[in-house]
Amino acid sequence: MRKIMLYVNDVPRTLVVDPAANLMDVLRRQLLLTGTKDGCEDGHCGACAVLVDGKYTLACVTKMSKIPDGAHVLTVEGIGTPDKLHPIQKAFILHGAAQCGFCSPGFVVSAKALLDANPAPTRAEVRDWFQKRHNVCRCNGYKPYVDAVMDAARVLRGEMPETALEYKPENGRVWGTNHPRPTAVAKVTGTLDYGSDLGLKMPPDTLRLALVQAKVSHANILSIDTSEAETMPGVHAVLTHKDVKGKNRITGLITFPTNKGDGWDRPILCDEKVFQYGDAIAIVCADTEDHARAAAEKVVVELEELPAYMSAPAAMAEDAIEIHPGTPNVYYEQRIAKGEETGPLMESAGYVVEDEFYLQRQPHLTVEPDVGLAYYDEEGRLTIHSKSIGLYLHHAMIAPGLGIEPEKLRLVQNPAGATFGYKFSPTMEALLGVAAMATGRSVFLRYNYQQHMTYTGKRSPFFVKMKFGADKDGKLIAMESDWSVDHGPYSEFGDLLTLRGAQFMGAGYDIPNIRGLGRTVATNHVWGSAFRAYGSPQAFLASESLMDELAEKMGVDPFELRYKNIYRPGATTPTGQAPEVYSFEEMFDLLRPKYQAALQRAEENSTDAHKKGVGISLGIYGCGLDGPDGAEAWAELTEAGVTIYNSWQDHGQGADMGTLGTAHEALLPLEIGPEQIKLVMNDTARVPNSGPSGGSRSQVMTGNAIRVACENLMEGMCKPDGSFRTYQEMVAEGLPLRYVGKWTASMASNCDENAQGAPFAIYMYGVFMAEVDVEVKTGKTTVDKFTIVADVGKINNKLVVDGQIYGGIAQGIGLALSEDFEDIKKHSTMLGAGVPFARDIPDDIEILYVETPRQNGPFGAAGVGELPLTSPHVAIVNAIKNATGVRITHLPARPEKVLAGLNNGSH
Ligand code: MCN
Ligand code: FES
Repeated sequence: MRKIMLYVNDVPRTLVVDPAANLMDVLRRQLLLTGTKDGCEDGHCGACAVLVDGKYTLACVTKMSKIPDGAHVLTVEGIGTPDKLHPIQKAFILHGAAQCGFCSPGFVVSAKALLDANPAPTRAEVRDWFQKRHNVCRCNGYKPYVDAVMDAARVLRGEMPETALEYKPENGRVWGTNHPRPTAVAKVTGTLDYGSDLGLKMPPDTLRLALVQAKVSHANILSIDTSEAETMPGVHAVLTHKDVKGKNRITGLITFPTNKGDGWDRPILCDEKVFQYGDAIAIVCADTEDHARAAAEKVVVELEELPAYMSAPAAMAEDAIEIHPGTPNVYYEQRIAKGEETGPLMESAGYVVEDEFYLQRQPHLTVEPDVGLAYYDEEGRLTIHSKSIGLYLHHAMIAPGLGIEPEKLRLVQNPAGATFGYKFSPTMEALLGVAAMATGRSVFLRYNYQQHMTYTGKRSPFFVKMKFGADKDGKLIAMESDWSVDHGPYSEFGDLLTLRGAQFMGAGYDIPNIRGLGRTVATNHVWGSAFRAYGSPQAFLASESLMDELAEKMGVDPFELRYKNIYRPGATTPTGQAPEVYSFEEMFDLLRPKYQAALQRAEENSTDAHKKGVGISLGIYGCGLDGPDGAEAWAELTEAGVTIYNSWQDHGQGADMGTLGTAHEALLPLEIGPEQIKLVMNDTARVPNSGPSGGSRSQVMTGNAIRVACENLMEGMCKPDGSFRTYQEMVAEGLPLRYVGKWTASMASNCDENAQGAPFAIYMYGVFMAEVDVEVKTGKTTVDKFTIVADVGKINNKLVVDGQIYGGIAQGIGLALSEDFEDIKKHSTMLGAGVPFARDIPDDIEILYVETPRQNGPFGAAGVGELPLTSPHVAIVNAIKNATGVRITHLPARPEKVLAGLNNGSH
């Protein structure tokens, strides 16, 4: 141990520390300064940044032995507080930079260090600074941070008044403005407690959990011996499947009757088999995390290893054994049949193109790893806090496995350091439940980054074969498709994902005749979970690449070929649905001059060493779960104003702002300010079921439910003369104060066995344009500029929507060029998995909006969350082809792949 005196945020502190401990743990665990966030703990993400004697320091990799006695440590808490914000924090709020906010304290510290050293940086210098200091943001594409630092610098130099960094309300409206989200102040000051922060602040007798996990991908379990682990220091209990009261399975809630599985395929704690690397076999409950992890190492699991099928083709091989005995590895098939048989049409077509594509197992790469806690609440309910973005959904999925009566189970969402969809699956909820039920104690579990990477779901790879037939003018007449989905070992929503292939391959174009077949395949790679734009990046990689291939074959411009085929009145989607709006023509017309200018730029700036190119793609996604999806929300009149209750779970996208903006707009007749609207969200004991925050559904579904609840409230308040009763009058008259709002997309219908139907009431539309630079010597692609035209209906909050688009495009760039989770060892860190840093994302991202009002959206809104990740990657691969002649069909387009194409003349 070492006695050390530090000036922490200028306050002298004497501490006794383990010299081998890292500074992050001392700040967080000993001083409870939880503004310093624990992200990757590997020096890759910058969430833990602090200044030590003015120097930028990653606290997670700095040992206490290296910190001099008397050092000054500055954390985010010392830079500004909620009532005394630093200009950097004000600028972050004004620019909407904090989405999930988990990275924000690290960026505040980093920006402070930069501006201390260089008060007048250029934009390029700000980007370089963040790049070199490894500050990762997965939500906002970095641009809002750069914009904010430039503004803060102006204020600090005295060139702009500090008041210019404060948001000024616009005409008493919240809807359609840049109103900052309610959680923004807490996010930029580090005062928002995420799961891991809450865990540190739990009562001292809380048990800390560690998992015993499989280190192989497929095996029979012969025995589990916990005896030695039980005798290890600090251990309270070691739990196995025998300690699970219920069915010990998480139900995948099979969506379709033709699924050959029953959905009960995912163990909570493995009993007979290991299905994938990382599967949980036992839980150690101990007094400290270190003790729990040490004891977990001592659990002996005897295994009989089985062949591991790490891709769909491997699991489909004739000699492959069944991963779940009794269920074939290909457990679901989805047909699509629209219009006439395509075979004869292909034969008579003027042009036919076909190709094969592979989209990789994209990792979500949230900065915050998975985390949760559980306890019995004051009413004896098992209460589980997690990053769940589907509280009621997960409730149904885990209750039978745990063996608990539904009314005795309560789920709560913690502030989440983003999920991008991986938390559409339950992850550790059931494990926390098992531990709390078996011990009767409060429990806490946090995955380290390696566990987070290997034992949470990923985007499912698709292997796609596709063929287009067009007439001699380039009008598409037929499409054939075949796709295999590698869904990992667990079936949850695998059938739905396979249907997404049918719904979005070829979407955007009027293709009258389609035939295709997709299949869901169980494999032993990591399980497939939702990921933003779910199924559509895979679908569009095929159809938007093939569209360019068709243009090339015909010798026409790919932009104009698309323009010829886009949805116009009379056209239908691949599922035979008439789109709810026809905005593509306007969107393409808006982009055309920019496209022509970009082509000219590329031609002018290409050299022998650097080839420049331009690529186009379009993207579409539905808002909602298939068919007549719906939501419930409540509005309650209080003395202070109105309280809204809902389960609009927040990944970081802005559920708080979405709720506030929608409710304020609906309540305009009451003439109340946004500060009078209180939000109660995301706790099954307190709020109704608004459905999961997936499928970009919440602004539409929950937004409509909020609107209806507010309308019902105002109707209840309305006097015969049309004026409103006050709260006191309502109470005096004994009138109800709380009103329910329910809304259902009754205009939508589920798809039939031929994938025909009207699955979504509302869609989002986008056209993407990438301008790239390919270095001929290395094959390295850089995106110079990205332009998007987006129609997300009427916009609730401009800051949020801009931020959604920046972040989605950044993830599309990662998907195109660097991200993968294939090699379990190499790809299980942020860096190894190819997370994009600041310089990988262009500073020049241009967003153009076409705000076509949606008849069924609240105040005309559609959704936005997933649109920007539907097909930006295809614009990039199309641009690489345009620049170099090399077509990349298997992502990511890493430099070596592009270089190989350049060298072997595959272009
Ligand atoms: N919005 C708006 N105006 C519109 C449409 C939407 O202001 N016309 C706002 C909404 O109020 C909301 C946000 O945009 O704050 C997204 O709304 P919506 O598209 O309805 O999506 P959800 O709220 O259902 O959020 C889920 C969606 C999905 S499915 C994933 S995955 C996702 C995403 O949003 N994951 C995210 N965005 C994310 N953003 C962050 N930072 N982190 C994630 O994990
Ligand atoms: Fe940066 Fe979420 S706001 S990681």
